[in-house]
Amino acid sequence: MSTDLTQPLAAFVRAASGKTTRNSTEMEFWTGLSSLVVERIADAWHATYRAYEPGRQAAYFSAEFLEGRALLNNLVNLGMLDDARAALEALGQSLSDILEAESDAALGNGGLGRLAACFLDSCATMDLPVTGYGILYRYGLFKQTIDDGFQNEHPDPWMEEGYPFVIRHEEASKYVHFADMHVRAVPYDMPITGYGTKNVNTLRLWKSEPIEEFDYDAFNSQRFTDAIIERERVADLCRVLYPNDTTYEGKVLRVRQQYFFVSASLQTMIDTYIRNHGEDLRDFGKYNSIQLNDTHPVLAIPELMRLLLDEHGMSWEDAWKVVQSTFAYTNHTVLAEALETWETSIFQQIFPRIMEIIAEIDRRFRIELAEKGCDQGKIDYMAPLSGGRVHMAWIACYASYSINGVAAIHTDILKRDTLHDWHDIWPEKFNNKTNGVTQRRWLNACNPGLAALLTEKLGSDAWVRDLSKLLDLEAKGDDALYERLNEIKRKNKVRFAEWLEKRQGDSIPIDAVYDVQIKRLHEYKRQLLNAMYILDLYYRIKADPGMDVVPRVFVFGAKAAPGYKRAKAIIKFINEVGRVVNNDPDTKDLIRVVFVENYNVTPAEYIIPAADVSEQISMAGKEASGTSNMKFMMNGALTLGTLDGANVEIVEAVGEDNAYIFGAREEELPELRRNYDPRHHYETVPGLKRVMDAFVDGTLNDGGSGDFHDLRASLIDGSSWDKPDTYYLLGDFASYREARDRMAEDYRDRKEWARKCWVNICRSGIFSSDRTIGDYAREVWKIEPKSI
Ligand code: GLS
Repeated sequence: MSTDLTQPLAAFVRAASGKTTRNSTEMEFWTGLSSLVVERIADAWHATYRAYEPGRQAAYFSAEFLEGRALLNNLVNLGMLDDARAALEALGQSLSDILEAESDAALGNGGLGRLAACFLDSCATMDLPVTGYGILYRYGLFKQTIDDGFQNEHPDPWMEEGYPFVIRHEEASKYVHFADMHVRAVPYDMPITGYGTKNVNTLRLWKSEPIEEFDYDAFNSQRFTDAIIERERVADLCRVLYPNDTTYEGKVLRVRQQYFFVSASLQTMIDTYIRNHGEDLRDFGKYNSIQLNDTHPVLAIPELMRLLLDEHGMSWEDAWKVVQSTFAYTNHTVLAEALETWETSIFQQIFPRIMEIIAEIDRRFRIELAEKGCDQGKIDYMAPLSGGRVHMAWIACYASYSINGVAAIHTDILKRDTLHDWHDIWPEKFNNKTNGVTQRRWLNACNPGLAALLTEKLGSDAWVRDLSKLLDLEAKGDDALYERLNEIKRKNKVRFAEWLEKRQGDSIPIDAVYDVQIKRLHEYKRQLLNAMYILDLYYRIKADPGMDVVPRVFVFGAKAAPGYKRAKAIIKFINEVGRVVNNDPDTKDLIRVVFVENYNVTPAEYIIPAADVSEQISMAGKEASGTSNMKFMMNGALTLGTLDGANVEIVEAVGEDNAYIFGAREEELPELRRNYDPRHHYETVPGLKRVMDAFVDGTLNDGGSGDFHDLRASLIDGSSWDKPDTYYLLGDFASYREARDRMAEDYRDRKEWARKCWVNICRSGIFSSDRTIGDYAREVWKIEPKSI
């Protein structure tokens, strides 16, 4: 049933612009339409909140929620898309232009933050009582420009022009105290709509403000600047998202952010409990489960102890029981540099009471382990406090009733290696929850062509709420369908190419294999290996100009942490390979390299539907799960990957014939690395020497930085503190080259290729975040759906 939204939309646009609609900008239209959406869901949102309140609920604590754009997603979920399009047209605007006016809410670094956003989408769609809690950063992840091949970073003031999808709730403010500063935490609630349901869930993002707007005493006594400075110090707290993915920095401001948002969130949850169940908080864990998204929110453990002990007069024993029945911990990486530990002096300085509580947790932990017969060495290693540092992951493992990894192989590595000692003592806490992604955003909204085909073949859009429905479609694959699949892919390539040209001026051919690696830049993800292959292919074409190559477009998108020098060198390296390949008349019609600037959620929504090849080439054992691998699979791209993270389960699902697997396996690597001599590979593996020499022979230009020399040295020579080629690029090169060449050859048989894509699409159901969330809800949170 259609509703005419023209008048209400015009009213909201005029309210946003203070002008006639004819004179309003696209941004003002975006604001008006977004406000209209919020108005339409307001009653249901409130009703959902009320419906969840008395029962058992889960809270998802996360320092990151990488939401991306909100408007299209909400319009689709609410079934308002056609009405909105019609209303905009009646007012002389096009929906796609208005949608393009929105900036991404990039309140996350990469996979971990985007996972949190997918999870909230699934919880809302499944009517599950789950609330997200995080931080309203004023600046999201930096904006990236590529200048002369180098990455530069710029601030991202994403809500400076106003953002209707967060609502300030002054009345629900909380106070958070540090030894040297007191702040007010003001919640900004974002509605999380689901598909095909009335329920509207909540993401609560906290903003820090001064307790009083101005210190008027200081103001009146001519200390105006002091008053302003104090104000800024408080605002600093939420100013910026730390731009590191899988590494942490021991910055005082970061630990303040963490404490700030968990304290405010816990106070809210305790208030809700008391309102519904009275002052006796011993049953808090019966009504609440808190999922800790990595170690970033682990301060919630001592903070809940503090609140229960100091503010609510509970005994240590009772409080600890509450804590142990409330928290569940997800680990997202095995990289050592990500395990957060903080100097005890920092804790002592900014929250001495929390430090005292951690010391008491540590004391009791040591007694408990001694009673279990553990030796002193083991106890010292596992204790919350050791070596003058607070070990956040150890606190999480001790206090939580559930500990999970994010893919089967990752959970196995946790049990065997990273958290081996905890697994020895508390095996029952461990479980696996393989990640998933929401098909609402990552298929239905971003790939309308494929979505329409699936709906047509299934006879309904039931797959949007239950992706396992696609299994029924596999048998419907025939020549006619494969042809349509190829047509849809081609249209998506045109759409991506046009977007790219408009955005950054690069033009790319349409009829080519689109081979894509989009993810944070990290050595373990091996974007450098990808670029080395391209350079090798370049030389092979140069050596044999008649070579029959399948045309290919190599797409990269990646941000490097601003302080990660080698990652930034790799970005420059990719762009240099691109410069050489794209400008050589012998190769430019056959192979092309594009680096998509400022990679984010929105670019991914254009790139993924257009992709043929999904590069998932991390060194085995390093990528905890990966989630773009699942998005590509859903959109009919084939995986070229190592047996790492969720790739393992993807191959299991589609069969080895429908994916391209290469490289050393995780269990082989220790042995392979024992006698590893990268120089031997450099000298003997076909093509490798030519590629490695191009790093330094003047073919590629690192702008005089010496970076490429360092990159090459890191692969062949290592350094006094580092063995060469930590991530085994040279070791896997031959196998990667073979698989990738074979894949390109296979692309020639377009029908057979499409058949493989179809198998991937139809079997992607288990990688829906609905499946993941169903598992968390049943096995960890023990919550039931509650529809309004
Ligand atoms: C990450 C992992 O690196 C990814 O493999 C994983 O898919 C993601 C979500 O579980 O978490 N860990 C991390 O610190 N950043 C990530 O993206």
